[in-house]
Amino acid sequence: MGWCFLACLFSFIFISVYAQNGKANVTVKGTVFIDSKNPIASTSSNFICATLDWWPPEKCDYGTCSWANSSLALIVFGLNALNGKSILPNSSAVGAWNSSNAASLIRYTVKKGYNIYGWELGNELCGTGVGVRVAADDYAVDTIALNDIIYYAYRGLFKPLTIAPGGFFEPDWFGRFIALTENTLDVVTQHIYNLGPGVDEHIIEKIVNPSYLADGAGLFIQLQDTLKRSETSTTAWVGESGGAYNSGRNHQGITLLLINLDSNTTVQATVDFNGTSAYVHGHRRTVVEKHHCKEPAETIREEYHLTPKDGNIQSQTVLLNGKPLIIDSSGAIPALDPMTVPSSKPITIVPRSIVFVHMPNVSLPACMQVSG
Ligand SMILES: *[C@@H]1O[C@H](CO)[C@@H](O)[C@H](O)[C@H]1NC(C)=O
Ligand SMILES: *[C@@H]1O[C@H](CO)[C@@H](O)[C@H](O)[C@H]1NC(C)=O
Ligand SMILES: *[C@@H]1O[C@H](CO)[C@@H](O)[C@H](O)[C@H]1NC(C)=O
Ligand SMILES: *[C@@H]1O[C@H](CO)[C@@H](O)[C@H](O)[C@H]1NC(C)=O
Ligand SMILES: *[C@@H]1O[C@H](CO)[C@@H](O)[C@H](O)[C@H]1NC(C)=O
Ligand SMILES: *[C@@H]1O[C@H](CO)[C@@H](O)[C@H](O)[C@H]1NC(C)=O
Ligand SMILES: CC(=O)N[C@H]1CO[C@H](CO)[C@@H](O)[C@@H]1O
Repeated sequence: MGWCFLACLFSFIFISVYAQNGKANVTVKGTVFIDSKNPIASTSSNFICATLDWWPPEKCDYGTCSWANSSLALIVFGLNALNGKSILPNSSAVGAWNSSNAASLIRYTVKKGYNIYGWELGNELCGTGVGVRVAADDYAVDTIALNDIIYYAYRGLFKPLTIAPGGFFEPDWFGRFIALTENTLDVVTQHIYNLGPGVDEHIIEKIVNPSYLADGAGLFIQLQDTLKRSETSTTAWVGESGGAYNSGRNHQGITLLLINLDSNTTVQATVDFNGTSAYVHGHRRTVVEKHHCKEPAETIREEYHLTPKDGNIQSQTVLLNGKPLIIDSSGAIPALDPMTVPSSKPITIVPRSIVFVHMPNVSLPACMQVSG
């Protein structure tokens, strides 16, 4: 659903290079290859860019209980899916969901004219569950009941999305749930915390190990495949995650995200595309039809280099192009200015850094088509 222009992910090849034995600060050359014709995902125009869990003030982890006040433009409200159910000694929740409380809340928000973007049923109760679990068949019945409540409460108005189950992916559970909620469930939500708990002593080794990020993508692909097989109109979201994800804005051109996890290697990357690419020079559009082509030398690109302060990856301060991203004494957010680099130069990705590269003058077929 929606248009591809908002954010467009295209497949590209990861540069996998390692520092040679014992040598610090090695520089290697690499190529970021973009398949310019085939998008691998698109983001709909209703893109939620921030989520906020709302916990009671007593909810504290590792000595911190910092749930600050906030307001958001698009609100997805999570409903208690266990209301009315009994919890067996083996942690299975059984019995009918008592929806009367949820229904009152939904009707109240309609009456007040509060804008709710979606109603999500439950949190981390799917599969083996976190603490308590609900069987897929029961969850489907409850989700259909919720959808009916929403449908009747918003009759004649814009219907918010029906969202569930907000938990960790298990193929059998999700497969059954998606099949049983066909034409009812708008969004199936998955939580991805493939790095494990933040208190893990090995968290840093995990973060800098690319295979952990690849595992996270694998889980989302499995869910996408489950949806494709079922031919349902339900779409998949990552409802919560502790991994690393990129996103985009309705900018001209394309944006690349490059992450260097190595502590001793600087990568000098060149960007290469195949197929047909259009380079926009001011108002003139040049279409280049070549099998392999580089961006014309005269264009510029914008780079945002994020590095940790003092090279300490546990630092609380991030530098943008060398300047600390901290609010000033009056509480103002610093300017997020890119550095401008001629396109003919390679992209320099220093050790343990994250680089966003915006190429305003490149347009790729993969990012122009409307996706279904
Ligand atoms: C790598 O180079 C930077 C400057 O480019 C220097 O500050 C740092 O100490 C070097 N690191 C090692 C391990 O030699
Ligand atoms: C948070 O909300 C409470 C209650 O609405 C209010 O008293 C408090 O001042 C707020 N704090 C901040 C930092 O906005
Ligand atoms: C939990 O216990 C109930 C009642 O004994 C049983 O029907 C159910 O299958 C059990 N669930 C799991 C997941 O073991
Ligand atoms: C559902 O909960 C409400 C209170 O929230 C209660 O009045 C009602 O009796 C419950 N319904 C059932 C079927 O248990
Ligand atoms: C571009 O490269 C990808 C990956 O190698 C390939 O699958 C695709 O067919 C290529 N497209 C064109 C138009 O050459
Ligand atoms: C590239 O795009 C930028 C921003 O849209 C524009 O200011 C500039 O004139 C374009 N042309 C070149 C050659 O960089
Ligand atoms: C293989 C290698 O050279 N490793 C070094 C990378 O840099 C750190 C310091 O940043 C050294 O401690 C490693 O020995």
